[in-house]
Amino acid sequence: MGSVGKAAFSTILVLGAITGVLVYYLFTEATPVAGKVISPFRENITASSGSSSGSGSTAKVPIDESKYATKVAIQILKGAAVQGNPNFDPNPAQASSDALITWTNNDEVPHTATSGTGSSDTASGKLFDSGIISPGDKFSVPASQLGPGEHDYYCQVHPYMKGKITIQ
Ligand SMILES: [Cu+2]
Repeated sequence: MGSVGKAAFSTILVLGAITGVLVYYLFTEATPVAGKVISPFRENITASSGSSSGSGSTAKVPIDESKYATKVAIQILKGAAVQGNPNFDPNPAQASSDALITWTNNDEVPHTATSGTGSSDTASGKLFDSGIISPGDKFSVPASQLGPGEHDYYCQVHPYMKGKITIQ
């Protein structure tokens, strides 16, 4: 190794040491510390956001079930996800205009109750859309929101799951 080689070798060692020290301090600075926030994108979240209402739809206002004297329960049957199996029960369903309609997911996979005949229906989800109803969860909508007449609905996860409900 010549003198140029020795100089280059020791230069590389020194640069490596400097890089190591810099990286150590820069990355230590980026280590999260409780109570210290350096992100410009920080947003304070409130306790109410993201909490589950228990109605099956976290994005919607919880419905006060006690306000409705008449209730219509529609079961999403266990095994409904399998094409050809019975899915919504009763189907078709009947409800008076002052009723509260509640879908309960008795299956082991998520489902939805979405107004319309399918995803290609331009009115899909216009009247109501449960969003994902997790297993054991439920979704309610007042019959008055649907209006009188026969209404189609379906499951967005399994479009072959179709139901009808008639509001008197
Ligand atoms: Cu489904």
